Amino acid sequence: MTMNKIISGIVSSMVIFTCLIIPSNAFASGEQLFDNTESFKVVYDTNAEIEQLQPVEINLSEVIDQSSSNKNFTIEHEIKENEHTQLKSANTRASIDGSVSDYLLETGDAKIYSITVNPSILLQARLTQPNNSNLDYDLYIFDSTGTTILDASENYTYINSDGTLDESVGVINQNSAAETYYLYVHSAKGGSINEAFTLDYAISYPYDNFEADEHPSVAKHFTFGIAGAYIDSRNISSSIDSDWYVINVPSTRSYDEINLSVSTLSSNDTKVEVYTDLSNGNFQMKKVLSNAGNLPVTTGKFYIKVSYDGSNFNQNDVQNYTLSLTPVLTPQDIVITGYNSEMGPNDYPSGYYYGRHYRAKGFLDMIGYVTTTDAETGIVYGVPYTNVTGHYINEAWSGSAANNIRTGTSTTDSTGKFVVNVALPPAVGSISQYITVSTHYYDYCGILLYTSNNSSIQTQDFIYHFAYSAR
Ligand SMILES: [Ca+2]
Ligand SMILES: [Ca+2]
Ligand SMILES: [Ca+2]
Repeated sequence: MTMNKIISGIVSSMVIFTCLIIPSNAFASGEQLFDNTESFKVVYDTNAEIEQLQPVEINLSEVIDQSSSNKNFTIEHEIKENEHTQLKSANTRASIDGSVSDYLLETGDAKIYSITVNPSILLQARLTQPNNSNLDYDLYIFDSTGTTILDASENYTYINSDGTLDESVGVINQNSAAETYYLYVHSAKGGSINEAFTLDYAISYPYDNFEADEHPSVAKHFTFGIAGAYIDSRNISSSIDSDWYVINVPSTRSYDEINLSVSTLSSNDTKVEVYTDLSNGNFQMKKVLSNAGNLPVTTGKFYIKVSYDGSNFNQNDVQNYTLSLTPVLTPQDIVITGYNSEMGPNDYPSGYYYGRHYRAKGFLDMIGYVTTTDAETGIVYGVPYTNVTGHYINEAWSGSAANNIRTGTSTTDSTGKFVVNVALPPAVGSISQYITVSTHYYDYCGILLYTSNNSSIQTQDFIYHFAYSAR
């Protein structure tokens, strides 16, 4: 779209015990009253294949490159301001910036500023138009002949809480000699005699390898899978440096939020913002996230901007930032992988009436994972930082309600694993069974686990609760 505008003129915790059916007469009969092996997702395997989310470093080699346009354009009114600035040498770590302010009076009006830049130096400029939805100003960089546009920022106006997205441009002097560039502030729509625009500019060295990328139409593709991704090879090299990324949120996904974070060891703090393009290609940018945190997403494109967050930029402290993007996975399933108690984690006695189940005493750790399955790869991932509620239910205590249930909660760790701990009441010893050399007294108890804010994601199991044995 470059040049288009300039030419044309922009649970309740007591869930569903009914589904946890403990046979009321299941005592000492010696019969297998039911078979639960099919219906329960019990793994009993500490090596269950649940993948830990492992963010990958993204590769920016697949960038889109549409940074310059070679359409000719003749500057009509050349208004030179006293804004000549030079960096003496590209070997010197330096940043010089400044600001001018002026007015555009009507559609088509323009102001031009010239600036001379030494070889290898990055020139950036940022236009802040008046906070007025009836105006649409744009910003261009012309080469020294005044006929070739080297970079163009032509966002359509959309007034966010802090105004419309700025127009920002940048160019690196790739020549061996100093070059004069022209910053061209143009009104695609409207003008004002009393509301001024502000044009900030900066020349800097060094800068990262992916400059210049100052506006969303040259955003670089940030690709990610369900495990997330990060980039740590770029920096904010001037007070007005903007680094842009675009992500595509697929329609088949197991998340509805993405967590975004940016960090740096530099004293120059960085911030991350996210925009969507309301105009589907004309870059009418609505801000949907103003700082790091969770971004609710729908299918489509989101534009991420990383920039300086401060007012006293220190050019001597330019360091890389890390931009991380992590899908907040929607839990789909919950699985039990094992237990622990005073009996240890491996106590699965043989010969008990209801087959192979864990046998507990004293306390009970209910151990497992909250999981989701990548719709594309079929890989099962643990879901981090999800609250889980677990119940121990002993119907042998039905005449003594205080002891018939124990409830615990836990939060999954970074791998999606949870350990829900409860202190057990005494066992009743409602079942007695002679095994080998002694009589065992125990209860047969239900286990119910579910994600705390969505009890429909649940699993059930049964355990033995050991009372004592006697010869
Ligand atoms: Ca604009
Ligand atoms: Ca940068
Ligand atoms: Ca940049």
